[in-house]
Amino acid sequence: MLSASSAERFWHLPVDAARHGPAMDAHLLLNLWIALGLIALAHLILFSGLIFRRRASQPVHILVLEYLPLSALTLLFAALGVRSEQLWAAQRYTGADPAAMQVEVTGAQFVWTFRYPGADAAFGETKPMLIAPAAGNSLGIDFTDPHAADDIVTSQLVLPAGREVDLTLRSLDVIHGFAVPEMRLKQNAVPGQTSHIHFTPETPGEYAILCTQVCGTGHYRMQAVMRVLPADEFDEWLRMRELRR
Ligand SMILES: [Cu+2]
Repeated sequence: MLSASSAERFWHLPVDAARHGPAMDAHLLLNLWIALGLIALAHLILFSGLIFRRRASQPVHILVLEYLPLSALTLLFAALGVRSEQLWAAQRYTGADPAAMQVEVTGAQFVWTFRYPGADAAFGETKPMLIAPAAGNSLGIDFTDPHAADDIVTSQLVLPAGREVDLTLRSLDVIHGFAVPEMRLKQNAVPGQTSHIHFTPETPGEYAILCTQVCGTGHYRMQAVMRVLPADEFDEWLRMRELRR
């Protein structure tokens, strides 16, 4: 079996920049190898049937011909499905570490906006009637809420490498798909509800955040940048943002 990095090159996968990535890639490759093996086996059976024809007086028992292969395939696909579910649930349903960094991600036609809770580690309240992009409040933050005073709103998602991040996804209008291929992340932002997804970025660099739901005429340009910085550079960036606020 290929190692993770040579597998990336061989299968043209994007680089793995998050901690959970290699396990997902290994599972994807396992699926592909199994599919390849089954295709080869199916053709082998097909051609052997053509070459070694049996007479009608010696029928193969239905148990051997149908029920055994069918049960084996059912077990195989159930096992693969359960493993996929575990990998996905680890990001989505198993709660993030309480010490994970909190960032809110809001999708709106056709921009992503990011919010950090600031020193008090709590987001200020938002209200739909306060949304006023022209006045610089595209998220509708209620500034009478004391928690809102130190919130930081950005157009780039800047994260420290090696620390777990818990993203809270929201949408202001239609369903948007938050996706970062290098982080092996994909989760819908659905209006009227908040969704969580957590992960640990490992490799510093710049990665494209895409929208994977056709959310309107400007869908093609709904992109943002995720910038992963070494921990000390991130602290400096956050300090500068706090000063600028
Ligand atoms: Cu979108």
